Amino acid sequence: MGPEVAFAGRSNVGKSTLLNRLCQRRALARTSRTPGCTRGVVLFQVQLRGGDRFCLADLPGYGFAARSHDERVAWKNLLEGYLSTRTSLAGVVVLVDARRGLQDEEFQLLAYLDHLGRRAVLGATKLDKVPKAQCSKVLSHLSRQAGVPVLGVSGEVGTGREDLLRAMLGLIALDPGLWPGVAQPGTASEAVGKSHAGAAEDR
Ligand SMILES: Nc1nc2c(ncn2[C@@H]2O[C@H](COP(=O)(O)OP(=O)(O)OP(=O)(O)O)[C@@H](O)[C@H]2O)c(=O)[nH]1
Ligand SMILES: [Mg+2]
Repeated sequence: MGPEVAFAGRSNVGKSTLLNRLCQRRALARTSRTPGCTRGVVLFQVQLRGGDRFCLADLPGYGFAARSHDERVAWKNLLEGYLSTRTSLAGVVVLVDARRGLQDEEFQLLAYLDHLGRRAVLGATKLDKVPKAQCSKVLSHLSRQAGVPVLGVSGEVGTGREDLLRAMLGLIALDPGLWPGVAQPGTASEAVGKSHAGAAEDR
């Protein structure tokens, strides 16, 4: 399956939309206005022009209040299990809504990834919703908050796609010039192993 880059972030932040934009496919990953659309770890296999393969993992979002306590615990276990044990995971793209900024959950996620020794890139999504004149101010504020560089992106209109691709391929040490390749859905059991296969599906 090759090395993997995962997309993590709050429910509805635009993970699946961005993943479709990166792969230039409209409906590879399922998206929805309703938070909680992606319910498990959903894998997509990408083949670069030179033949190298890697995977993109679309993770379910956190902070979805309408979920029951049991569902939130199951989510936490799934995510922590995935992030801490997935040997092919080369890095994580943490997404935050550019208008919302980093909150407790994002700080916790970044600290957890740091604790695990996982490499992370921070993406500020829905940048198209931020007035143009305010974009650089918003991004530098986010960068100060996070203590790491932030890439402004929009899955809706494609802003920042090239920069994000470069950063992602940097995580797995592949040449960005080989993108785009061919993206296709992987299978749930390949994604998270048999113990999690029941949860690994898109709604
Ligand atoms: N304006 C704007 N809307 C966006 C952008 N990205 C996503 N959206 C919208 O935000 C909603 C949620 O997008 P998803 O991609 O399904 O979000 P997600 O993070 O995968 O959500 P979960 O699977 O629930 O965790 C959809 O209505 C998208 O059309 C963006 O860059 N700009
Ligand atoms: Mg999703």
